[in-house]
Amino acid sequence: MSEPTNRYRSKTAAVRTRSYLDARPRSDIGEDARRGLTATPKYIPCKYFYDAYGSKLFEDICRLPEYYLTDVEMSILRGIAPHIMRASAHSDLVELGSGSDRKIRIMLDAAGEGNRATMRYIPVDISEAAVAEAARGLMRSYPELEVLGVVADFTRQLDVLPDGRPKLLCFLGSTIGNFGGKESVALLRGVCDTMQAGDRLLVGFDMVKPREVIEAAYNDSQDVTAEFNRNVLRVLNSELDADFDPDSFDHLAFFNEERQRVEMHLQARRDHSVRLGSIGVETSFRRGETIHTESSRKYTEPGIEELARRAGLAIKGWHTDDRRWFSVLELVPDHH
Ligand code: SAH
Ligand code: AVI
Repeated sequence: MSEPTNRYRSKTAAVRTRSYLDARPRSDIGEDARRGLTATPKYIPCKYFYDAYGSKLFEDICRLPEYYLTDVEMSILRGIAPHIMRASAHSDLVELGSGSDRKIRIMLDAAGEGNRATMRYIPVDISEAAVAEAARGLMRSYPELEVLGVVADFTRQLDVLPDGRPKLLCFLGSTIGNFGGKESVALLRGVCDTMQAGDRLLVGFDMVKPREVIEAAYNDSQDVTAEFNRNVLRVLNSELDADFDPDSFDHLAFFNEERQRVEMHLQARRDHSVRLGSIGVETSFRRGETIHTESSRKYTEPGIEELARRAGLAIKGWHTDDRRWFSVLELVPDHH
């Protein structure tokens, strides 16, 4: 276990942020890039969007009028938070892929100061900048709250979560939708395996809806999503000493109805090749060739039920909005 990489202190609160990535910093990126960029068609796992700039761009996306997901999920959370947080004293509130502190504030406000003083909030994110910034903001607003920031990859490092207290896990934003069918089952099953009797899991799912609404959310008029998409190339440049020119790629995003997912791709504008210095890979692009950078699954009710069942989770509560655009589920391990 590595030492805390950062400490932020105020008069009354201490926030610890511990990175579990530094022993093997983004240790998969070289292997992932080699595999993805030598495959046909080419792909890159979407977790590599999120360096400090990528996290900032995602925040900008959440403020776009077209990106309905954030507002709709937050309105659902406001409705259910008082009931969810009633029994939160002395528990760990663990947020996977936490990003900014915007959504968890709804839960913390509902918990009340008395409960907060007995709780720990544990944001888990691959983006150190996101964890640090959220932790600092929360410390200012809730000096009574203990915050333990964890910089880790939740697809392979769930074992670093602390044990011993009742847990409410939150996995919001439909981040689950960024994983394929088998991967999302494996991820939720892994989360389920960390849960004891009495622990609860809250998961946000973006639902299938009219194509125009979905496609506008991923093709915004200010091109923030395009900039976010191209950021994966900047991350490869800095992490792997590569020489991608982000401007040589167009942003593509469309709803693949058959597979019920939005796909984001980067499409080469010209024939060219790129060198990834630190892994000794040279890869060539034909004009029009694509790199698949992200899928974002849109769910149906039966699809969610099947995912929960395959992950070994029972549905305890299902909360949605008037238009049924988004769902927040309360899940518990199914011990039958
Ligand atoms: N929960 C927030 C942020 C969603 S964006 C919200 O609902 O608005 C997805 C977040 O998951 C980002 O902050 C990203 O850095 C993080 N993330 C993506 N893949 C990850 C992984 N494998 N391990 C840990 N965090 C990851
Ligand atoms: C984090 N995740 C759920 C976002 C999504 O909608 O799939 C990431 C994103 N990609 C483009 N815009 C936002």
